[in-house]
Amino acid sequence: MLNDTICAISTALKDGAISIVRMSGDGCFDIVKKISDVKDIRGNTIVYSHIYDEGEMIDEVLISFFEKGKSYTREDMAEINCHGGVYVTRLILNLLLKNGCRLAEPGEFTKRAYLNGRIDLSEADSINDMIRAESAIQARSAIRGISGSIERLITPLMDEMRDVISMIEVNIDYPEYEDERQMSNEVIKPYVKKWIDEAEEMVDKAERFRLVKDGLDTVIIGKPNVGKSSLLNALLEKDKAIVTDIAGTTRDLVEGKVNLKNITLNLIDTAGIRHTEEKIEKIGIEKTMEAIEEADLILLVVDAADIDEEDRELMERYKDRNLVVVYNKSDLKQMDGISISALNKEISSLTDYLNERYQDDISLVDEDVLNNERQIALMKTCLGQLKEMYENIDDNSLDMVVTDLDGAYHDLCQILGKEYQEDLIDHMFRNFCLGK
Ligand SMILES: Nc1nc2c(ncn2[C@@H]2O[C@H](COP(=O)(O)OP(=O)(O)OP(=O)(O)O)[C@@H](O)[C@H]2O)c(=O)[nH]1
Ligand SMILES: [Mg+2]
Repeated sequence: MLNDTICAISTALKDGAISIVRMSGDGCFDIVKKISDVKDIRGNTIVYSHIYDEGEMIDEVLISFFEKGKSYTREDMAEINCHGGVYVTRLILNLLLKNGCRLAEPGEFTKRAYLNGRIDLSEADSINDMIRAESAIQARSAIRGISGSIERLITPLMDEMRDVISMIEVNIDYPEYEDERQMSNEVIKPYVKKWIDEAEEMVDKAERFRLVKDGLDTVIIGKPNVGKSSLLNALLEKDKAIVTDIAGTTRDLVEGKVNLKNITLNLIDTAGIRHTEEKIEKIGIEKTMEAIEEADLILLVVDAADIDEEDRELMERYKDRNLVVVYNKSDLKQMDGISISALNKEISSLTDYLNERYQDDISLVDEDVLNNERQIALMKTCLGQLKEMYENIDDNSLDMVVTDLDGAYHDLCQILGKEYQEDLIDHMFRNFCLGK
């Protein structure tokens, strides 16, 4: 229901100087009049007042009023800044509920902003990303999204697609109009090729950027005793994992997170890979294999002073993955390539290499890039449809071509939420916090 008046506590519910209780909907000004001294309400004002429950004063507050069309939700809105105690904030919320408000669902204010056309769905994504941002780059990317970067990015592609679709439709519907441009498959093909290239570039950039923005899931692997746990500890600058000279020390996965200059690594130290019948170690190695499957980056550690066939086998096995071979124990033997001494905390050749390698990707923060999973998934679906139709285009009628193109176009519409799909929308806003 869009016409009821909703309310929620918009600030974190803990002791603080002030809390904000927020309302949106047609009834909110009348409800404020019932519970405060304010009798005459004008938009875009902040008013000093008191809140009363059945004649008893319960708090001294400031209330901001926003008129329809000029508010976050585009509805009439009021925000009560009350004292920040948990008790009084709840008291005011309950008073609003008693006087005709309904408790908002998580994300419902933003959902209304979307449904009322103030923001598109990609901007709503970014608002959620901003609330959850934990780093400067995540926040910078979110503010770009809030200010419409995704619309800027995909609108030229959508416009061109729509033009071609409508020209084909004219051809199909009015074959007698020979003045119109004739859209044969031969004419359409170069367009589709161009769109595939553009969509591919968008997906590629988005995925590269996602990794630097959200961190790379990085596994440290290698044979036993090569110094994997020592490397984890050196990167984390603390003794998180147990290090001994006994092969097979690490059995469980040990996790940690490190922020380098240009990237964040979500690290997992693993059990050394070798053939073993020992029960616990065997389970550990199975876990290692699962972690490798899911990793974005593999750091394969070898003991520089003792490289053998098993190390070379691991290098070969993972050569098509995002693999970095790290030569450890440089104090015993120096190697060309990334040569470190985890024991002595001399790991700058690895960290410098990684920072350098992701330098270009980090600068994508200044470009318009798809910036979350939902958007990337839709662009991939669009890309898949375009590729499939491109492969079969010579065998297909114009009718079939336009149907496929329509499908691809609708995926793009969904990135911006230009097509309303109730289940998708409900699912998306449920991930928001209450009061946003
Ligand atoms: N000389 C030298 N020794 C190292 C270096 N790094 C680690 N070691 C030693 O190598 C041994 C094994 O180190 P760990 O870090 O436990 O090796 P690991 O790969 O985690 O071993 P597992 O957990 O058993 O698979 C320990 O005695 C470390 O002190 C290094 O850079 N130089
Ligand atoms: Mg270990």
